[in-house]
Amino acid sequence: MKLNFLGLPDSSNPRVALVPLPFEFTTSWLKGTKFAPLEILKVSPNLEFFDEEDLITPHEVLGFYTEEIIEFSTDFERALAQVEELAKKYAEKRLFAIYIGGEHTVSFPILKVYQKYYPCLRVLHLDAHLDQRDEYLGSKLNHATVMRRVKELNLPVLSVGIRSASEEEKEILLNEREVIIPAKDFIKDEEASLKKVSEFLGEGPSYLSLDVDVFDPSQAPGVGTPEPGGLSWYQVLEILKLFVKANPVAMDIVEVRPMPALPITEYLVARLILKISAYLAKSLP
Ligand SMILES: [Mn+2]
Repeated sequence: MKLNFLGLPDSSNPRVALVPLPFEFTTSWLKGTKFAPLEILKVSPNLEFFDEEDLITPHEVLGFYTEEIIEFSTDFERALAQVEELAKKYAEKRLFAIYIGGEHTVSFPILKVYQKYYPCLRVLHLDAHLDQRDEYLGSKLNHATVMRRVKELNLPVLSVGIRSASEEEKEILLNEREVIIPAKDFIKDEEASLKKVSEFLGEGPSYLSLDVDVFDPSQAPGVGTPEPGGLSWYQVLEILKLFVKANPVAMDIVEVRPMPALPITEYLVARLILKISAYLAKSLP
């Protein structure tokens, strides 16, 4: 099935690819993340295509290509391989890809692929949760362990917006404070936090893994685990601006759980995709 972002035909010379990943195997509480890519694409034609901040129309400058909505195998390993195949396709093209989950687990197969193309990749991780358990419900790879698996690839990770952790992650909270910016620290001193993000990213290349529960649930209630006390829309936009400056190669947006009666989270994500496109469009040579 294919549904295009903004309801527009695919560009013949796209600079941004949207890759829907309706991947859901390990969600533990509120289920439904596999419906997110479809619902996000469905609300997108309702956006204003013009960006009021940068005064440009991103699709005219960049051109979008939307990949068709893949049907995943019911076999977990096979589905991971399908994610890898798609990531390889876009990493090879050197096209900025926005992977739309699905659950957070997809970041691991994507990053495994991107690391081969960009060995010095830096991973900016926006999330309410550390996602660094070693094991969860008997499995090594799932939404609660994914960033630990990513770190085992020897990729540097900076986690921003953290406000929930398991006891198992206590040592990480204590020993790895330089690569964690808790939500309350970010909100207390935004300037210092943004500086830390910018220093971490350096000149890139950079990858952004955006778990939508980094937002405060008052702005993005449609997520699998809505944690109170999150970042605001404008705070996340400031982070996106820094990411775009650090040779961005791809990103994922994960963990949206659509609420059909209240589609504000899906709309927020569609808007976020257009926002980051506007920032990319402005920074293109
Ligand atoms: Mn999370």
